[in-house]
Amino acid sequence: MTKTTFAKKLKQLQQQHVQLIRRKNRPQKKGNGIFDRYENPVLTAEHTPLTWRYDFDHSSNPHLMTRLGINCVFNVGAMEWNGNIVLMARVEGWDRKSFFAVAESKSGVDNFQFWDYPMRMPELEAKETNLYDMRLVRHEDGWIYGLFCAERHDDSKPQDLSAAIARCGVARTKDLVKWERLADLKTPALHQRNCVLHPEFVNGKYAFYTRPMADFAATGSGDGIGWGLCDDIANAVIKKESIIDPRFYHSIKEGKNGLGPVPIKTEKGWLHLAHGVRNTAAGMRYVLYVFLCDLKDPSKQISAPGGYFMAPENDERVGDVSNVVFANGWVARQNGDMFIYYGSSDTRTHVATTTVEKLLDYCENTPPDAMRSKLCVDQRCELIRKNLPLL
Ligand code: BGC
Ligand code: BMA
Repeated sequence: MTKTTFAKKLKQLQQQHVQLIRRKNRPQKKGNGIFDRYENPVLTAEHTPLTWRYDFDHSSNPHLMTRLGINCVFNVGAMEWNGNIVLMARVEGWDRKSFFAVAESKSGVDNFQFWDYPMRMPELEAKETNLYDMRLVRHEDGWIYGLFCAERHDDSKPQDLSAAIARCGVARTKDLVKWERLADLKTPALHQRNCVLHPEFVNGKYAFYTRPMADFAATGSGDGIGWGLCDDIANAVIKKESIIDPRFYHSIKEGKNGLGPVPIKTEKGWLHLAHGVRNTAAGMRYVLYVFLCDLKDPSKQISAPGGYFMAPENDERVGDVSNVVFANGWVARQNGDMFIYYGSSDTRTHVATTTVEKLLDYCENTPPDAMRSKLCVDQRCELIRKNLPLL
């Protein structure tokens, strides 16, 4: 490619990129009354800066090739930051390694722009192969914490290339740029993924939501979402975990479940978003569900609406790991507006909006899972009986 063509093509790429970042996003017309989905994803591989992917130097890249491709951007942590919303994205390269990067937007539904550099998380040891799914937590101790999955090969099974250990990595920062890496969370379980730090002290201690599992990923190898307290955040050890949200047979969380983002404090309780997994002939299906916990005792569930809150739909169903919605970030603005960020099929990131008021209504007035077909029909007939005279 001549220098002139190179310059022209590069300019084109840059223009297309700016158009993509500036594209307006609108709520989809058809809603379910609980939340609104949006027309476009908020982050995709194409949203990452061109400087991360291309070599702009004509002498070293005469064909203007992609040098370090990005495969997908999904499962983001989220928080408010100087009035804007920042997402801590899981960015995955063509080499299958994930890393973290911040993207920022004023509106929270469009114009997300990545900061110049991805985050450089200090390593605990060189064996750490993959880092992903960060929960951002503004703790009352004054730090911003990042909890994430730190995955490495399980060297006790040298013949098995897929044998892996999942641990909960812990790091903290004041500016989202410089991170202090703390020791991994220690619990009695071999594997920990989907851990979240409660944003307030509980009885003067740090409180963790955990997800103990005996196997790296197999459904049925853990009992549900756990809870435990610890004294020292720099060397967090939980000696005893209690299960506060168990899995159960023939439900959306039969196979496994795990907490999503940091809970949101409301006048009625702590609002939670979590994922539930069931195994099917077509592989695992991931959906999201919501529940509410007691303000005084955050380990106590006070309402658990039955069924899923959100399931993958249309294009969301297709991607690297199809039939998955997963969320580890949401934001509640001071005025009650809520932004729920969710990854679809381990490929891209979407937003859904609602309000704290709507989610509390959803929690209080959605009947719980009745557990059996017969009782589910009773539940529905009760609704119909109430509705028919109103027609
Ligand atoms: C992947 C995760 C996935 C986990 C369990 C990891 O290797 O990176 O996305 O959740 O395996 O299947
Ligand atoms: C899980 C998560 C996510 C992912 C999901 C589906 O275990 O930790 O990273 O979205 O699997 O692959």
